Amino acid sequence: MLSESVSLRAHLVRGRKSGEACDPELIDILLDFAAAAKMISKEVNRAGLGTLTGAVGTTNVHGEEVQKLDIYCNDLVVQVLRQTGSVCGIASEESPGIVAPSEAGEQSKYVVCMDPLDGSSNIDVNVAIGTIFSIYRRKSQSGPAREEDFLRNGREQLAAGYVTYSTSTMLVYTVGDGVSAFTLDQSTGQFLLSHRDIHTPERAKIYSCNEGNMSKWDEPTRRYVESLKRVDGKAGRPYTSRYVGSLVADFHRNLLRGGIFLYPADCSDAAAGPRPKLRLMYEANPMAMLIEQVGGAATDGTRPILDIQATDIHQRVPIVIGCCADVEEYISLRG
Ligand code: AFP
Repeated sequence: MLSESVSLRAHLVRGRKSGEACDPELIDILLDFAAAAKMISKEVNRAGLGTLTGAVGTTNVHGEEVQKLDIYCNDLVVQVLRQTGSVCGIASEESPGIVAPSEAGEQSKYVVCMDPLDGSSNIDVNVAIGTIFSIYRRKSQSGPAREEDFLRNGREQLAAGYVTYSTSTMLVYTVGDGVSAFTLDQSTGQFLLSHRDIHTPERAKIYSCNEGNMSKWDEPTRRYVESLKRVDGKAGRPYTSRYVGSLVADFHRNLLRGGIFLYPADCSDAAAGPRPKLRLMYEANPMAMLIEQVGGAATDGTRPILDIQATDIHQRVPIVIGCCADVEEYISLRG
């Protein structure tokens, strides 16, 4: 932890260099997420007392049960982004189509993709959850964003980040020149710089996956995870298993401590083909941009996540992400 008190706003403004990534309008979007995160953090902290726990009784575009806090967070972030007019369109886990901007937003150069509340199955049991976001420059000239503004590859992201609501609330972001983290000081309501220029280890002894699904994975992935548990001395095995079930929480731990996170496709139905779970645009891509910035890697098993050309805003991908040496070993084991 750093002792100096540098606010997120001051850091963003101070770090402004020439070039698009530091455009003041881009900074405004990051500050919008910070503003929304403060409000979400308040609600999350009193979730057990309030009326925002439990399911709504409907499912989202992915067929998953929607929680009241999912809706609250989605509506809140959308409202903030529309009010400030900082984006010309939003792709959200909670909305089947592109969310239209406010009139002011139609002139914005940017679109965002987001998972407003990641790990929603953990809300009611007081386990860490988060908000994930990714920002692109629009391709179209003006008016509300169109599909072509979103369907890109992850290397075109200008900024990406997440907020984790846990023992503390922390905002982690990159604009393509490193990764820093800001912890919310609840007494002043400011995000203060707590981790500057994060680097992830080259290799670590932590793996994170939902091992209950192992029988559904392809054979190389099963073999890889089994290999992590063997005592063979090479690479310091066996590895420690850590799995929260909120991507933000698992990713954040691995970002700071090192580790490898896997969410492989479900290959149990040969006729249906591999069925991945995590979403490319607002889960895999932002995390892949962050991990590459800290010296790690992210793959779908055959190619870097950031090289995948999106064809659908709700597209799903298998993902293996974390320390470079671990991810490379996974790739080479697939042959
Ligand atoms: P939500 O955004 O719908 O809450 O998704 C959570 C998630 O996609 C990701 O955060 C976790 O890593 C993963 O699901 C956990 O999935 P399992 O419960 O299948 O392990």
